[in-house]
Amino acid sequence: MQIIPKSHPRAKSLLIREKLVNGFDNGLVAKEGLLAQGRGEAFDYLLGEKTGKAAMRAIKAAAAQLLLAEMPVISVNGNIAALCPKQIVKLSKQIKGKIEVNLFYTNENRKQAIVKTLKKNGASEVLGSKIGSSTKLSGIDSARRIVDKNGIFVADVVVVPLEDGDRTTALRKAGKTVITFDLNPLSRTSQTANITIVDNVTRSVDLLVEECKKMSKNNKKSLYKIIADFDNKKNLRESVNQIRDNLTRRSKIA
Ligand code: PTJ
Repeated sequence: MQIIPKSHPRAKSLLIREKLVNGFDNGLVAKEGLLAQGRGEAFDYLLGEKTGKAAMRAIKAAAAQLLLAEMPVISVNGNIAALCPKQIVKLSKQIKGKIEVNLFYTNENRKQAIVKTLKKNGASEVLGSKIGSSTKLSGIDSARRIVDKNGIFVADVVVVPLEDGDRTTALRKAGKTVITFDLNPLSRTSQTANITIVDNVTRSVDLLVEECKKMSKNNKKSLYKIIADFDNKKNLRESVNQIRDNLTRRSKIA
């Protein structure tokens, strides 16, 4: 592990990168996951590396949706297991949701390593790896189609951080509400999900846990209103404008 001095101007970003590299060395992250991180870093840079207003609005809508869900499931891939396993377990406990491992680049050893990491971070049960409990999601050809009969398959709300567009479409077609974290507001996942949190998952998952905690006292009517007032397409346009405004500002001082 590299020592990143706290005084380094880009220490936070470098520490996140280091988590991914460690995750790769420990068998959690796919090689391609390192590339996905690079793409995310570039978008984060353009967004100003902070949780903007649009992201905060999406976090509130996501919290309302998760609190109203009957059976929420959080899907975990290699990058998420490396970046924020503890926070994901916290979120699952806060919303009384299940956790399921679902990989794009499927690999049994990696799956087991991810399950072990989640359990080490407090998860009592992790779906997606038990023999005999899998089934197929239709409308998708990648390994992501293999889902747990007692998890994603029967969920009403699915959280899919750092996802690919195909499964989001398949989940929507299966009648599920999809919440994603994606730093690229233009990605197919971002554009297809019901609620897209355009932010670094390492920042916003804690904020989502906090919002769920705060809103847990709200009545159902007020939660439904938050969702009804939320417009994902409009919100995504705001994130694109956040990038545009940052670039405009920088173009004046560069
Ligand atoms: O572990 P596996 O096999 O399931 O594979 C996981 C990856 C992430 C490799 C796989 O899902 C993949 O290839 O994803 P994509 O298609 O590269 O999409 C990842 C999206 O997440 C991109 O739009 C990135 O900008 C975004 N992203 C990357 N890092 C972060 C992020 N979004 C939020 N927070 C991040 N830290």
